[in-house]
Amino acid sequence: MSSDTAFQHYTAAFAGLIGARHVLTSAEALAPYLSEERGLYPVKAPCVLRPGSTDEVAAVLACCNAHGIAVVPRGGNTGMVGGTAAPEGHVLLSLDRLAGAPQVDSVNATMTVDAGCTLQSAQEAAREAGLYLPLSLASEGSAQIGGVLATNAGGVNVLRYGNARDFCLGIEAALADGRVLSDLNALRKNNTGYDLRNLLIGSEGTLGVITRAVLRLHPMPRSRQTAFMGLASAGRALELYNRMRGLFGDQISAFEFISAPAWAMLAPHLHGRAAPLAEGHRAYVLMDLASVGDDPGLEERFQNSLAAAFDEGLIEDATLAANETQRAALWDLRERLPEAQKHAGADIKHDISVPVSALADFIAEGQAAAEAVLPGIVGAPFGHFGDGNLHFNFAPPPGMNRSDFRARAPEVTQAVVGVCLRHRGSFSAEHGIGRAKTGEMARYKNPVALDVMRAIKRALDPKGILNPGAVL
Ligand code: 2HG
Ligand code: ZN
Repeated sequence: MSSDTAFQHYTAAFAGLIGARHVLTSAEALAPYLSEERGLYPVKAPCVLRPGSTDEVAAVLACCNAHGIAVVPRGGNTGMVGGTAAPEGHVLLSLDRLAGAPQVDSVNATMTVDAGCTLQSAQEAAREAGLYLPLSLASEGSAQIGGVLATNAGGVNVLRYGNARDFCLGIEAALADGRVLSDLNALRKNNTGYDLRNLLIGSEGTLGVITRAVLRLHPMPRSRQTAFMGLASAGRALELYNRMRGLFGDQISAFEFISAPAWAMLAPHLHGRAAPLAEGHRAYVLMDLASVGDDPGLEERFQNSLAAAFDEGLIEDATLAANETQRAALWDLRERLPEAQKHAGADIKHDISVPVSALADFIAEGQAAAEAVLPGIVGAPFGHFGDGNLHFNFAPPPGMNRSDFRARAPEVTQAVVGVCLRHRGSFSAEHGIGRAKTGEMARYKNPVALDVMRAIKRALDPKGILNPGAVL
């Protein structure tokens, strides 16, 4: 949007489509929207549009398409890669008013849910119906279903239940030209042509705007065990994982790794609570087991396995959650890590994955590669060890300020991603591409894959109005 007159013309048109009070233009109304999680990408939208239905989303897109106005769809704004930043002239399309009560079909074990519902409210609706939506992220209180699907979010239970994609049976989405692709399929089997649902999932708002979805639900586990363990190294964590997988297989629903430097960043966030283990360790693992049926023997089997691991030197110490409160307290610590790292300035982030077998080597080599670029840099990896995904984040060497540190990010990232690719890993395992990793996309993604992606983008969004500058 260029001139003031044109801007007024368009806001009046938007007001006609969704109601003037849902077109935000004043500095005060815009303020809560003009930031993004990382604080790295400009959000300068001249207006925020808050449609209240799928049809209104579609009408807004048709209008933007007709006038060549760039639109950035926005869910809970919890993404890590600047995917919901809006450079000058891009309007923000907030889905937060699309938040009707989720509809659960408990016999079909599915839920139809609006894009603007938070992940947490969807989980609660499933629980009230006696079912389980295992998709779980630290930001689930704010992350919205539309954004979770648009970014194919992962979280702590991917190991057993998969990514957001694996939960979604059907979607409804507004396309760039204002048509609605309505495919609220609730079937497990429907083999009818190209999988457009999976094309839109993970497209980060560049191919359409997801407005509603059908999610698959699971039986609520009746028996759970959670342990927090201290270990001598990442190598031991790998051995432990291998051992536990042999013993418990699919009952392992989470196996999270926390390095000592990442753990140290949590200390100021304990707020007087005792640390779960008496001594410090070089590495930590938070592990969950879950059984659908009553499994009275699970606790004993887990205890025995921990005792054996201890005897063999695989773990140095462990605490087993005795009840739901203790379990929640351990998970609360894990979920505070992103915030703790933000406070500690761990601002050069890598969301990589490697084959699980390469994790320990990757951690050592990735740290050495970053050190070679910037001596004294503090590697503080943590993450979803069981599925090979680490948040390989770095804080500055002592005394270095944020802007000097950020200026070194491209070199550090190139070094770390180089190690990751040598291990046949991915430079973006969980958070997507957004605006942060378009450089890596161009450099490392297969050129044929990029060509096909561009062709799909041209077919669905020929004028390039949908989240321009993200992904490709
Ligand atoms: C998590 O696993 C999130 O907690 C955030 O994916 C990761 O802050 C990060 O780097
Ligand atoms: Zn994560």
